[in-house]
Amino acid sequence: MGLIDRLLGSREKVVYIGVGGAGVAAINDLSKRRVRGQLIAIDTDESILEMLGENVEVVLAGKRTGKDYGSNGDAALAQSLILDEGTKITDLLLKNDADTAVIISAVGGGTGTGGTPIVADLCREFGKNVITLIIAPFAIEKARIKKAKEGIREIQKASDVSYIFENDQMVSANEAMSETLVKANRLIADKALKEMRIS
Ligand SMILES: Nc1nc2c(ncn2[C@@H]2O[C@H](COP(=O)(O)OP(=O)(O)OP(=O)(O)O)[C@@H](O)[C@H]2O)c(=O)[nH]1
Ligand SMILES: [Mg+2]
Repeated sequence: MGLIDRLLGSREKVVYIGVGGAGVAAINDLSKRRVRGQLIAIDTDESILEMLGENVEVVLAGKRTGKDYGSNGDAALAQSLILDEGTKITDLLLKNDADTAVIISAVGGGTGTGGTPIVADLCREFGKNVITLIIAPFAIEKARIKKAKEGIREIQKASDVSYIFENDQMVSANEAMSETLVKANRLIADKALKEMRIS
């Protein structure tokens, strides 16, 4: 057994799950680091899942229809697409006896908002502690704010612990948006790992 395994051996087992575009981006970040634990990415958008490495288990909910990807902001549609893949998700959860699920997603779009409460409920039914890392949209995304607030409430109901990351607070002046998102995704992935170190 290597030093890292000896140091970390007593830790709980964990499954990290990303739901929707932003959540899957954080899982992608985790997948490139030395992470102990199962990595699962769930999205209604095949193009997002295609970027992932082989150490991530993917669940595509729904089919690609022409040019349309994802749920297009429709949380109710995303919810039903993800429910349809419930067996696939439970099969993945059964591959591992993790005590804790760390679920990462953004609210305000469709998939993270509609899908995260379902995924959290499934994890709880498996007896896991559920920690959710919720990304709140930028204030300029006005049309998404109400849906985001409702989403946060639903996700919190299904969580043992949850943390909210405000996208607005992760922006630095004179920075391109793409750079902001990469940094935000790293910060959230760091929190996912740190959470397991202190528990
Ligand atoms: N921190 C961070 N926020 C993101 C990222 N991508 C999108 N967001 C934010 O998250 C919100 C939801 O976007 P997504 O996660 O892409 O949405 P989704 O859950 O995939 O929903 P649909 O695509 O509508 O099905 C957006 O309104 C942005 O505020 C990302 O890579 N990092
Ligand atoms: Mg999406």
